Amino acid sequence: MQQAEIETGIRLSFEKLVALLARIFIRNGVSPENAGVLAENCASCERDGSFSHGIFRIPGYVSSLKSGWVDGAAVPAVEDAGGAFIRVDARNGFAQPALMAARDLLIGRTKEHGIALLALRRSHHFSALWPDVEPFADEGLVALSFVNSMACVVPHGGHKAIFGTNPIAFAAPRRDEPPFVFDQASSALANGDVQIAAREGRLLEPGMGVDRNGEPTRDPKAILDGGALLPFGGHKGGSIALMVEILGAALTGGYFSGEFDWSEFKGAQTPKTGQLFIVIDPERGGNDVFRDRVSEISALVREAGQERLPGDRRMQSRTRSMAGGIVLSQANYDMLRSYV
Ligand code: NDP
Ligand code: PYC
Repeated sequence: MQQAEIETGIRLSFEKLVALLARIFIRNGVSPENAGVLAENCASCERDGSFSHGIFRIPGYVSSLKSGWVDGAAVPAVEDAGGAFIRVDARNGFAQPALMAARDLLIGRTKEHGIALLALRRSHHFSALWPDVEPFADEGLVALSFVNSMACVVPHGGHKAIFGTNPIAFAAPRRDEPPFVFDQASSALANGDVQIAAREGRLLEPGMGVDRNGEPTRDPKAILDGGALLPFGGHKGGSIALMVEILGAALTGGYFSGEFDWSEFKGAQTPKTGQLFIVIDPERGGNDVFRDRVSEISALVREAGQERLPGDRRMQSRTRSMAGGIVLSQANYDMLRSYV
């Protein structure tokens, strides 16, 4: 957001933004229970400056709901086989309510066994991943999550987009400071950031994507219009994207990123895939210093010259938003009001 927009923008408290977003979701067919979860998730992204997955996504949520592609009122089915592996059929609903339905059970099983897995399938994930893992670290646990999305990334050296932008998020508690959290796509850029660049008429850095002929391009529109993104870091990012397909889809029973067919659902944008969580109780190792050790290594990284650690920018944005309100441009505020 430009400085002028910050000065003239509308400021909403976190609670007010959650309430407005919940109204939008309910108005567009989401059950009140699911709407609360999605609204809090989306407002958290906006609060923390995760702009590619905050209110920018509302038109996509609404058009997907209107198309009938995703069921906003789905009631997830938790399948508890009694061990450390919990499965949830999201029943064509959003991933976040499916996570909420199994969250307490997952934490209970993690404490019981030292580690537990949660496998979501038939779930739509249209947000950032960090809000899914950070709360586990707030409870002293380590969490990893993997989600695949829609085919828009070519394998390394390949010519056909079969991977999604497939992010991984990781969270670990620290001593007397917010948890260490990173959340990153396995593509060179998130699809949302390509859309934002296209909207703003900006060229991308070189090495992000190819056009419909497989030629390197910096034009975001060429990437979106029949082109594709590249994995980050060449073959290494390609292997991570492939791993996310394996963990997020093959292991959960969800669709691969190139496997689902939404062509009959005009306006559909939310990928219907799967998501895996691995949650660990770090104190099961019995050394009682895990938090201190995570803080220690974080400090060593800073001392070694890395000024910014993952999560620092988000925490600064969160602090600003909670103190002064979440700033929306007039255009974005009007956009939200138009959906109520
Ligand atoms: P970024 O590259 O912007 O950031 C990735 C991570 O690196 C973040 O943890 C970020 O911390 C950190 N980071 C960024 N820049 C620096 C830096 N200079 N020094 C140190 N750390 C840094 O994210 P992506 O573009 O890869 O992904 C954006 C979002 O898109 C993610 O939230 C992801 O979950 C989401 N996404 C969702 C998908 C889905 O299917 N639902 C698919 C693909 C992406 P910080 O947050 O503090 O900036
Ligand atoms: O930004 O790549 C992305 C994305 C895909 C699904 C949701 N976000």
